[in-house]
Formats: sequence, C-alpha cells, structure tokens
Amino acid sequence: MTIRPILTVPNPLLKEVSKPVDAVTDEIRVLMDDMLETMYDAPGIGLAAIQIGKPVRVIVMDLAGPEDEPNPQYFVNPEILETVEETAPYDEGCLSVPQVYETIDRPSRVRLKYLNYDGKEVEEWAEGLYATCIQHEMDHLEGTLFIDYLSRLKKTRALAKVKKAQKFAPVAHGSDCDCC
Ligand code: K1U
Ligand code: ZN
Repeated sequence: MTIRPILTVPNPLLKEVSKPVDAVTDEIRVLMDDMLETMYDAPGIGLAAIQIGKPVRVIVMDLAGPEDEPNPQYFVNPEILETVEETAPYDEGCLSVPQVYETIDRPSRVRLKYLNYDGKEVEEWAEGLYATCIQHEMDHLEGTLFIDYLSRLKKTRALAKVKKAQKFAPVAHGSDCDCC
C-alpha cells in the first residue's frame, strides 16, 4: 500500500466530476488500499479518489474511534436513493482544505446504493456521522467542496487561511510518501 499526496485547493482537479467505474477489479482494489492508507496517515475519516488525483467514483471511510478496532468501508459508484427532510449540522473539515472547519447542514439520513470492496451491491440507510461523511465525500465526486456551501465572505476567508498555511508548509505529503 502506498501513501499518495492529497490535493489541496485551489487544485483544479478538485472541481472535476469523477467517472463511474466499470467493475471492481484488482486495480480498483489497489486504489482503495492506497486511499485507505493515505486517509489513515493524514489522518482523516473519509477520502474520495479525486483527492489523490484519480477522477473515478470511489470513496473510502473509517468512522471507528481511536479506541475501537479499525472499520474500513469502501464505496464504488455510490448513489443516494433517498434523503429525509430533516437536516443535522456538523462541524466539517476536509483534507483538501486543510485547517478549515465550518458548520454545514445536511440531510440527517440518506439511503445509499454502492458496490463494496468485493464488488457486491449494498443498499442501506446512513445516519449520524456516516450520513454527513458520505454526503461530503459524494460531493467530491461532483467536484463540490464543503466550502462551496459557505457565504462568499466565509469562503474567501477559508481559502485565504489555506493559502497562508501553504506558504509555511507548501507540501504536506505523508511520512511514507514515495513521490518526493
Ligand atoms: O477530506 C475529506 O473528505 C476527509 C474529511 C471527511 C469529513 C470530515 C468531517 C465531516 C465530513 C467529512 C476528514 O476526514 S477531515 C479530518 C477529520 O474530520 C478527522 C481527522 C482526525 C480524526 C478525526 C476526524
Ligand atoms: Zn473533503
């Protein structure tokens, strides 16, 4: 498994719409393994393939707490089938928008369909942090970032904060990064 560099704003790739995957092949499983390793190293609780520069509809996630056993989850070609009207706020962050946390309201429950690591189709409801995180990650597949939901002023401030942080740490690759 390889830790890949995570793209950060304003990289234009983060605005791309990702393409569906034809099938869950060994090549896709290697991508998912690398994404998971990259996400754990960051650290984060979710990652979309576009965040490591691959414009395909693949997401990894692990919502286990620090004391819990790891619980990796893999989503290929995820779709939201249904959402409830009720929304829930969450103080979201994004590895592609480092150091910025803002409260975003999203539907509190969503019904999902996706292919898992073995290529098996799964349909289930997500709620709580699972619902928040899968919606955040599925936004990445459409080229949308959580800061796109902010007012223009808040978004400008968020981007300025990232730019300032990047000035002092221009490259934030993982410790096992094999690209530099
Ligand atoms: O960049 C990403 O898409 C990952 C992002 C996922 C996310 C977080 C919060 C709400 C919605 C989606 C992150 O993982 S940001 C880092 C983070 O939340 C975290 C890091 C270490 C421990 C616990 C959480
Ligand atoms: Zn993100």
